[in-house]
Formats: sequence, C-alpha cells, structure tokens
Amino acid sequence: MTRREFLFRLAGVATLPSWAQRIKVLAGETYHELPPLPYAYDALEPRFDARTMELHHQKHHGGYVNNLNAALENLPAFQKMPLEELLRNLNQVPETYRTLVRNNAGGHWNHSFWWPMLSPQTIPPSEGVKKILSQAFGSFEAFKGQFLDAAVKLFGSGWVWLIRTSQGKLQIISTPNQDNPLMAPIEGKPILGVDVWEHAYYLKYQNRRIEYLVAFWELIHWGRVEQKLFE
Ligand code: MN3
Repeated sequence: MTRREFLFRLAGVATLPSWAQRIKVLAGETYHELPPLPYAYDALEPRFDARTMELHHQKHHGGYVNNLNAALENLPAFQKMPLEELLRNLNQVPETYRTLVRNNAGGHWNHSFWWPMLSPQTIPPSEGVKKILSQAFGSFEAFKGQFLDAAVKLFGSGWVWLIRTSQGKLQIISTPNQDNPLMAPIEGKPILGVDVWEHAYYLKYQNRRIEYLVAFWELIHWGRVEQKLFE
C-alpha cells in the first residue's frame, strides 16, 4: 500500500472501526458517523445475504456519511445541526450544496432508520398493531398488499414508507432517491420503510424485486413498528 492509499483509507470514515469514528466526531474532525449494524452481516441470511449487507452498510450507507461530512466542510452553519433538523431545513442550505446534502443526509437518515427495523429473529405483529393497521387499511393483509404493491411499482430508486401524517392519518407513500417523509412537502412521521434501491437486493435477487420484498416482509421487527406507532 502506498502512503497515498494509506492516507486515503485513513480518511474513509466508513472503513474505520466505530471507536475511531467516535473519536473523530468528538474531536470535531467530522460531523456524522456510520452507526454500527445492530446484528452481524450474516444475521439475516438466507433472506438478506451477508455480502449485500456488508456492501450496503459499509459502502452505501458509509458513502452517504462520508459525502455528507465532506459537504459540511463547506457549510459551517450546518455542521452541528442534528440530522433530522437538517432534513427539515434543506431550503436553508445554499443552493450549490442543497442536492448533495439532500441526497446524502437523506441516505444517512434512511439507512439509520432502516437497519433496526429488521430482525434476525421473527418478531410478529401484536394484536394491537394488527388492529391499528386493519382500521387504517381495511385489514392487516390489505395493508401488506398495499405496502408491497407500492414497493413493486416504485419506478427507479427510492423508498416506500408507512407514515403518520400531520393530521394523524396512517398512509403509504413512496419517495424518490434518498428523499424521506421528514422532508418537505410530506413532513410526516415514518413508522416503517423499505429500501427499493437495486443495491439492496441485486446481488442475490437480480431483477426479482418481488422476492426481495417477500423476504423483507419476513424480517420486519414488528416490535419497533409498534414502538413508532405509539410514540
Ligand atoms: Mn440502500
């Protein structure tokens, strides 16, 4: 390894162990950090394969964190702003950097939200959760159908969400790219989400998005969904 490569690696926050990242954040050398996965890369096998999980977490999510930190180097007023506040105030970010911040802060938030919504152990929905979703969508099966249908139909890259609107209504929506419900014009409370970027499934499922979505459904941590519903 050349010295240049070594320094490049050193600068790549995603490749550093989490304690080293923490030190950089505390030292003010960087602003956001890649959270560790709450389980091992192979914990969701065979539904989500270890290689995809590793690339997805380290390279994709890690990439958003690195790009966001790099953009913030040029934006002193936003360096200490908590992530959610940044997403709610994108219109205040200077136009030159706005899309860059939107994509990478969005990507960082979306993945940080998503990893804990998946569970290696089966955690089924409680009767209380089923009842709330049935009231909103007709039945629990109807909710499942509508949620997965929205994910199958999403064109290009993006996310599908269950949100609570500011009027208190449960709704299924999709957002393009790394946008999310915290951003204008939606500004709802995310309760469940699914990553419908090809990077989330292409290695294992190629073009069979529906098989990936069926696998995702089996991995949902319904305890966390319940937590979000009652928060
Ligand atoms: Mn992703």
